[in-house]
Amino acid sequence: MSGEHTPGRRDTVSPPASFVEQANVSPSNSVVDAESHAVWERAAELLTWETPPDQPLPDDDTVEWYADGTLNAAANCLDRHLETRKNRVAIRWEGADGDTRLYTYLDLHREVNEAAAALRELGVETGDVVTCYLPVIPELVVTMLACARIGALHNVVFAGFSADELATRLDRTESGYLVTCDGYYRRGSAVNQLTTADTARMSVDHDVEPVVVGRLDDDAVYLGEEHRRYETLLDAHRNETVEPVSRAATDPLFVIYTSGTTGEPSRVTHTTGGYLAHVAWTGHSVLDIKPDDTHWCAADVAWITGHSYMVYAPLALGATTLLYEGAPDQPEKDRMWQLVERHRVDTFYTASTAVRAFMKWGETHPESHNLSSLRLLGMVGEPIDPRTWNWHRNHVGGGDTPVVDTWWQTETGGILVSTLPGVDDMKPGSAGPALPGVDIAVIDEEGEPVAPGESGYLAVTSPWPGMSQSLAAEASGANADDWYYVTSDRAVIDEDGYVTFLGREDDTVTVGNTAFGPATLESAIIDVNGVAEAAVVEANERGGTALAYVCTKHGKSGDEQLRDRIEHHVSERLGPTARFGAIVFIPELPKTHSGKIMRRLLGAIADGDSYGDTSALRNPETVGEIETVTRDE
Ligand code: 6R9
Repeated sequence: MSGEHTPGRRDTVSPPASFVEQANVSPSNSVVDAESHAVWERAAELLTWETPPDQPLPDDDTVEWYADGTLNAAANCLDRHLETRKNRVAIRWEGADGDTRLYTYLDLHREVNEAAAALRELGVETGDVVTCYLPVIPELVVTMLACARIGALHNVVFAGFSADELATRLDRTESGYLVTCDGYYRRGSAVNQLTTADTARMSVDHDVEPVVVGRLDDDAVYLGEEHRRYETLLDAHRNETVEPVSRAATDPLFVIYTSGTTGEPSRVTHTTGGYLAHVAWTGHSVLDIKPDDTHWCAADVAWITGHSYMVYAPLALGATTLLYEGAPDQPEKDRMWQLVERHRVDTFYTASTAVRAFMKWGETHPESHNLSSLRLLGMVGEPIDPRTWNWHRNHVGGGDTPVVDTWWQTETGGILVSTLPGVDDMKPGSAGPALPGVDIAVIDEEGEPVAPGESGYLAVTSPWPGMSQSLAAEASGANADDWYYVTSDRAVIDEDGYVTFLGREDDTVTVGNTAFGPATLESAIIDVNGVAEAAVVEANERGGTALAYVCTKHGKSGDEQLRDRIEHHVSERLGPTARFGAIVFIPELPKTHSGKIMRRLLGAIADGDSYGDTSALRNPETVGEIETVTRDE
């Protein structure tokens, strides 16, 4: 892994005093320099426990977070807020078709109780897995919390996944219940969801009981006899209450599959106490969510980011969560800013690749709206280059809003690496240090820490509350001093402990004799004026050269001049070995539902290989054009 040209010194930007003054965590907060134990104690204090845990971790080597604590996640997101904020808005929902709905905490509490009673009527018991195959509509959140209330595990499957994908997830989780809908709107047209759901249901070996939300049509006309209507089921339980089931902190809360951007999706199970404490704490300390805020995490609920920061963190903290079902450019490219303005969004969290798309569409869109309500901007999902970081801060954040670049994974449950916006200086392009209470190192192939400035793999070197059940089990079986979790992310750590991510190990591009993280090459390309997005992949069939896919600022095709400027700038920044076999201009990069660039697909197109599973792709319509222009290069 030697020889990589790593990013140089970064400019630092301090958080404005006006932000620090009001921040949930500011420099005077004792947690900032506290021992890990004290930080995770503080995290647990954000929750309401039936039995408060004695300490974060037991004295022996077992890794069981808040082991002797008991609680219910739905009661933490709903019941405990009723006394002081029953009439505050819990969910503001904007549908893809322009519909809007508001749920107060009282409304949400009522519907979750009814749904919990309905699930019980169907036979759902504590520990059963309920699969949800729904777009971003309030019923999805209701079903998740209803499951949590009765101690059932939800298994949310992205609404755009194929019948095969759904069947695999029903099968592997042995899930006997499926909550879906008749259909939904995507980019202005109605999608029939029920037929896909039924196809999946028929192809698994066990019985799956279907519950159907009428999303397109209240009467859901084409329901068969076997389908149970969500609305009818709830009607039969009007105003019923269901006691929240007491759960041990270590009991599972839900299952979720990793995104499968690079490989086979794998199943991850999160715990009730550790997970909820971790996401509530990071929502509070990193995203600075306050009970009176409208927090908008613009993502799909089906992604771990949606679970943690659209549902559990904002609701546990008693804030308003804005849910948006539609596409960011429908009907127009200013849709996001229209929503920020209309709902006076305080904290805005989104995929870094989405921000690059906003930059591509141009600053006139955000600038035509009043975005002064925004207090904090957060990004997640892929490395962010300094140019996009600055664009976001200037054109969306009004020039002085703190920006947090948050690193984490499905397996980690919540954020682990980020600046604390009220405490730390920001370095555009670098995610930041490990959060208080989190220990990390950048290590080499042998597991030895590398020197600052050298690249390696990011490892998390001690347990954290949001860790998945299997990571906790693995850590429990190991000697505490020996255990560490190696992520597949390549990174560089600087003298201040700030981490810059280079991209995933499987996406590494070797040019000449130098292995580059894709982020290093892409960031250099995006630096060039007129470029908005880029993805670099290795093309084995083209003599192992690297192919750069580039989107220009307004989606127009690039010319020879731009090609020359890119080549020139990249070799100037990264040295003469950083050369591309070809620079291919395309209107859009292929991205998954969680906003990740599907580099694996671009590599397959470049090599003429089979594409493998692409049902996680959000914009499959772009593939044909990418094939054509690649062939012509
Ligand atoms: C939350 C989420 C995890 C992978 C992770 C890394 C990439 C996430 C990042 C980032 C650089 C950031 N990633 N945040 N890379 N900077 N701020 O995305 O979970 O879907 O499991 O993906 O995403 O490669 O390993 P998940």
